[in-house]
Amino acid sequence: MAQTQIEVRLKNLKEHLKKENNILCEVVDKFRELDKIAYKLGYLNPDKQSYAIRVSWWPMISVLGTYSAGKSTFINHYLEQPELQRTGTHAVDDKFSIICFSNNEEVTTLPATAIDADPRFPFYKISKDLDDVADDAEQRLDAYLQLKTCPSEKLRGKILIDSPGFDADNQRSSTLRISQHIVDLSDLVLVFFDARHPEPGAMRDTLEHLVSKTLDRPDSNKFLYILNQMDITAQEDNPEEVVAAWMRALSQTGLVTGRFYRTFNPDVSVELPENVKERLEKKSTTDMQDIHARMEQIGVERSYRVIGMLEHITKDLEQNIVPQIKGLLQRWKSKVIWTEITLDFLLLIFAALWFAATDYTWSGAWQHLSSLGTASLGAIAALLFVVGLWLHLKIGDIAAEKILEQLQTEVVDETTREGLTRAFNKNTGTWNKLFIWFVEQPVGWSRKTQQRLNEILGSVNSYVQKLNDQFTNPSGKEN
Ligand SMILES: Nc1nc2c(ncn2[C@@H]2O[C@H](COP(=O)(O)OP(=O)(O)O)[C@@H](O)[C@H]2O)c(=O)[nH]1
Ligand SMILES: [Mg+2]
Repeated sequence: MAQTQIEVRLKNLKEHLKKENNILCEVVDKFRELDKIAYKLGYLNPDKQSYAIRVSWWPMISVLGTYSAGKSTFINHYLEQPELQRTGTHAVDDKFSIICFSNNEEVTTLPATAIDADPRFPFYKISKDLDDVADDAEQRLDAYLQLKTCPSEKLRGKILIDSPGFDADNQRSSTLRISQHIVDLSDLVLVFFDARHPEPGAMRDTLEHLVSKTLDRPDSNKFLYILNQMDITAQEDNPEEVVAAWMRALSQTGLVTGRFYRTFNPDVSVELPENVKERLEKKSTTDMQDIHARMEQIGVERSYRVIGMLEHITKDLEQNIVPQIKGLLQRWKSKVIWTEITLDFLLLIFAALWFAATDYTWSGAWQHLSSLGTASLGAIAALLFVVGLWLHLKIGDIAAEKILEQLQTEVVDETTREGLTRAFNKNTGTWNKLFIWFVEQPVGWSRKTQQRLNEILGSVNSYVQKLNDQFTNPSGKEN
C-alpha cells in the first residue's frame, strides 16, 4: 500500500524521536490510533489530516519583543556562538530565524523550504497562515523565515526562534501573524523589552499585541518577561524608576501573572556606576541563570505537554465531537420522521376533504379497489412503493441539506465545522437514508471504539509515570 505523505512524515518523526525520547515515540502510535478512529467517523480527512501532526513534537523556545532590545545578542550568548545571529542598532535581520542543532561544525543558513521538509517543525501551518496575508505566500515565505543550523550542544532536542522587532512598519501584519502563530506553538516565550525605552509606543504595541491576547491562556506560565539592557539604564536614568514604569505598563495591560526578569548582557555591557554595580550585576546574573534553567527544563515540559495533548484530544473526541455528531444524526432523523408523519397526515386530511366534497366514501373506495384485478393492484402498489421510496430518499436529502446549512452558522471554529460536516455527510449515505428510522449510532462509532478511547486514556497515566521515572524530578513540570 502506498504511504501517504502523513505516514512518511510520521515515520521520519519517529526516527528523530528514537534518538531523543523513546516514550514519545510510543505516543506517536497512540495519536495514530486516534487518527484511525477519527477517520472512521469521518471527522478527519485521511489524506491530509492527522492529530499527530497537529502537535509540535520538538520543544520550541521563541524570543520575541521590541526591536533592538537585545534578542539576538541574548541567543548568541546562550549558545556561545557570538557570530550566529547578526546584532546591531539597525534592523539587521528582519526575518524569523529558526535555529536548530546540527553536528556540522559550521553554521548554515537554509531557505524556508527546508523548514517545510523537516518533520520536526510544525511550520506547514505557517504558510497557510501567510496565505491570508500575502497572495504568493509560498514564495514570500523565504522573505519571512530562514533555517539556521548550529553545532551548540545546548540546542540538542530544542528549537530556538529569533524574531525581528515589532517596529518595522512594512510587513507588519505578517510579522504579527507569524509571531502569534509562533507564540501558540512555543513551549517557552521570552518577551524582551528595552530598558532604554521603557515607555514609548513600541513597548505599548508589543504589549498589546503579544501580552493582552495571552492573558487568559491556560499556558500563560510559559511567558517570561525580560527587561534587558539594564546596564545602560543604570548609567543614564534611575533604574528603579525604569523598572517601576515597565511594571506599570505590564500591569496596565492586565498582566499580573508570569515571571519578570531584569538583565543585561555581560558580553556587551557598558561600565556600571560603582554605587549600583554589585546589586545590578547580581540581579542580572541570577535572573539570567533562571532564564537559562527554564530553557533547559523545556524538553521535560514538552514531553508532558504532548501527553497532555493526547489526553485532551481523546477526551475531546469522546465528550465533545462524538456527541455533536450524534446530535446531528438525531436531528436529521427526527426531521425526516416528523416530515413523513406530517405528510401522511396531510394526505389523509386531503383524502377526507376530497371524499366530503365528492360524496365518495372510504367504503366506496375500498369496494372500488377490491373490484380491481390482481395485476392492476400490483401495479398500483409498485407505483406507490416507488413514489414513496423516492419521496423518502428526497426528504432525507433535503433534511440533511438543511442541517448542514444550520451547521455552517452554528459552529464557529473552522476545523471543527469542516470535520463535523464531513462526519455528518458520512452518515447520510443511501443506506442510512433508507433505514433512517432504525439508525442509532454514527458511522464508525461503537462500544468497541469507546473502549479503545478508554484504553488510550488509561495509557496516558502510564506514560506520565514513565516520564516521571525518566526525569528525576518527579513533579516534572516546575519547581
Ligand atoms: N549595553 C548593552 N547593549 C546590549 C545589550 N543587549 C544588546 N545590546 C546591544 O544592543 C544592540 C541591539 O541588540 P540586538 O541583539 O541586535 O537586538 P534585537 O533587535 O533585539 O535582536 C546591539 O548593538 C547589542 O550589542 C545589553 O544588555 N547591554
Ligand atoms: Mg535581532
